Amino acid sequence: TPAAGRIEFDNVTFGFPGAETPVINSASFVAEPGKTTAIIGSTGAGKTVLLNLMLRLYDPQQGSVTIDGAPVDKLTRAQLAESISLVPQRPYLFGGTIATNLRFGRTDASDDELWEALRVAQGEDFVREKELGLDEPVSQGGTNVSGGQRQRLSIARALVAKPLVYLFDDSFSALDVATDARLRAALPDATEGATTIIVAQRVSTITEADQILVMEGGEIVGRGTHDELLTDNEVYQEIVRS
Ligand code: M5T
Ligand code: MG
Repeated sequence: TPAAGRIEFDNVTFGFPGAETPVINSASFVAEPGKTTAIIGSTGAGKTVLLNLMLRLYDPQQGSVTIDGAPVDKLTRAQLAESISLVPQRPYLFGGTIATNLRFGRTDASDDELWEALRVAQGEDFVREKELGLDEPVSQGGTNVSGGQRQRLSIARALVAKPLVYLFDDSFSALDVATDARLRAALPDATEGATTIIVAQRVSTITEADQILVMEGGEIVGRGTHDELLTDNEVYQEIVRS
């Protein structure tokens, strides 16, 4: 069968070297292709570490992480990078131009593809306003673009790469509510068929998700749709109220 991007965590436990308590504790879940899996939970709950385990930034002490049945620790970093695009919580831009930054994951992308990704990522307007457009210089670290613009360019970069799996680590919380809504309305078409995993702060960002995982203290303490969790998960109810 062709690669599809199905991610499975089976009883994964991970702790940083020297730390007494694990940061991820017996986590099991499946993120299916064509579906959106959302992860929500308080700061320090382990959301970023969970995403990092998919990219093998570190390996679990227990359990397994697989993509389409293949253990990620059997894949090379290059193979993983081809399958998975991460929009990190603190996006990074390289010295170059807007275009070279957007083509980071796929150098053969056309200008039309870059503009289309920018349209979805709600970054089209500010790039059109730049004198040189796609060829506008970007300084290393992206210090000459605002935090919100950096985030949109980082989202567009992931879209250009057309991976099997998208990981959005808190990529929408810095956007105002209206922009967040426009972006999420455009995202399903742009990521069709892919496995989408969204770490979010705002419940409004994830109400439409096929599956929501609620994390607390490194554990998945709830899972279900928004409506299901509203009915039966106290931690989720607390997040909704706050
Ligand atoms: C989970 C610790 C962190 C926290 C726990 C990335 C990282 C995390 N931690 C380290 O000790 N070293 C590290 O390099 O692990 O952290 P997280 O996964 O970053 O939490 P989060 O993403 O749910 O939080 P936030 O604030 O992004 O919503 O104890 O200290
Ligand atoms: Mg985080």
